[in-house]
Amino acid sequence: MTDFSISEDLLQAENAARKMALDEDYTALARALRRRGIDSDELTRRVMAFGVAIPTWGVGTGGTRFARFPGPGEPRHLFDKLEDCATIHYLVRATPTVSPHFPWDATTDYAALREVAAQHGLAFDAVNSNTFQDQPNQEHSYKFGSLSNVEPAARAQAVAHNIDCIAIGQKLGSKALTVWIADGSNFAGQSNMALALDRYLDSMREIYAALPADWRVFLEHKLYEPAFYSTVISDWGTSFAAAQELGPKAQCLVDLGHHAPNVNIEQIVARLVRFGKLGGFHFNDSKYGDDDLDTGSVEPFRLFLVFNELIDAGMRGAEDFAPAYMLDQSHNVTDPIESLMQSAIELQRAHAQALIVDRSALAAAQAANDALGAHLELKRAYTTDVSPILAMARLRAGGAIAPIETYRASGYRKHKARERPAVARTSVGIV
Ligand code: LRH
Ligand code: MN
Repeated sequence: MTDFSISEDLLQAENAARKMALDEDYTALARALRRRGIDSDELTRRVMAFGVAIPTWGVGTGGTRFARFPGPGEPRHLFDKLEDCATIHYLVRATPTVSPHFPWDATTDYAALREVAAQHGLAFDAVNSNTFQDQPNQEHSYKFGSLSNVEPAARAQAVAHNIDCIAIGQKLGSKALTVWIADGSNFAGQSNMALALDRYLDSMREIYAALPADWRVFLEHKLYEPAFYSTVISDWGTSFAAAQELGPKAQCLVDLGHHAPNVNIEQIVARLVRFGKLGGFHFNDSKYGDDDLDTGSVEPFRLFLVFNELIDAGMRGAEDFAPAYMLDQSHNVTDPIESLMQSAIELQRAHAQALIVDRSALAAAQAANDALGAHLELKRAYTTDVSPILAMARLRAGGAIAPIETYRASGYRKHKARERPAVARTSVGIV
């Protein structure tokens, strides 16, 4: 018996039931946008071209250090994860790539993995290394750090792992390596913070030297956790300086949850763009710490402001500007597939809203120091409900007008619960 997948018939039936309402809403919005000099079909085409990568670690139920409550039909291995990623892309048509994490996604035949992904209509985005956990039979522990560990053998082990990830990524067709390290300290005095950064840079130079010519390495900063006094790559400034020092293939990755509350992340994005060092994003949302909540679920206006900087940079023809878009979330209380679909839609929404900002009116208001006028140009775009454009983009790309409703109508999760007998697993931590 082949594994269940959502049929074209069900998709067509679900769309047919919603098509007339969508056409009405789309036509009304198109008329309103035309009055603002915006071509809704062109906007829909731009939205159809938008893509974000799904993190393989995001399709399983996430958890915290306190507990993880796995749901029915959990993916048991990478191939189940790819099946769920394919289901997300089938319905929202905005997630054509997958970002894997090693060794969580380790397998024996990466060429076969690439082939299976291709059969699902998926490709691989940046690969993620993991030197923040010790693997069984690992020779040197990362308890006191990895790339910045005082032990040369532990650093060499971490460098070797990152170089292995590059080799795996090449087999998968990836073009980038994301390096996030948990290295830091919990007590003042525990670590010489200057020397720790030097050790990190020495290790990163070896990893940088192993990069193929057309690859990039993304340095991911994070303010704290799991280190709670100092973190080696704690902010965009350190990440930027390290990327500058390493060379043109090194850029900075902005995980939205890795900043202190109220930090102006959109300005960090503008700065990294200015210096050609914006490598990409891990999109999520947060209220307090690195909460890894669903994108756009807490601060949708901030997400819009980030995309406002990205669209402005694109229109300015910023150099070395090809940011990689990836989600990085932990789904502790929702069906991960539903959360990932809605998060991709919230990214499309922020992208579309940023595209309809009247940039000449905004520039004129800024030049005239018309503070409120300028702000209202952004608010006008942000308060435009572009949902019909997003739905039409999905429909024209062969997807679902209403992805979550269609997914629920399919009973996909119930089928997977039958196909995927629950596997006993330690049940703490994010995956
Ligand atoms: C660290 C992080 C990093 C991943 C991990 C799963 O908080 O954001 O990007 O490796 O989450
Ligand atoms: Mn991240």
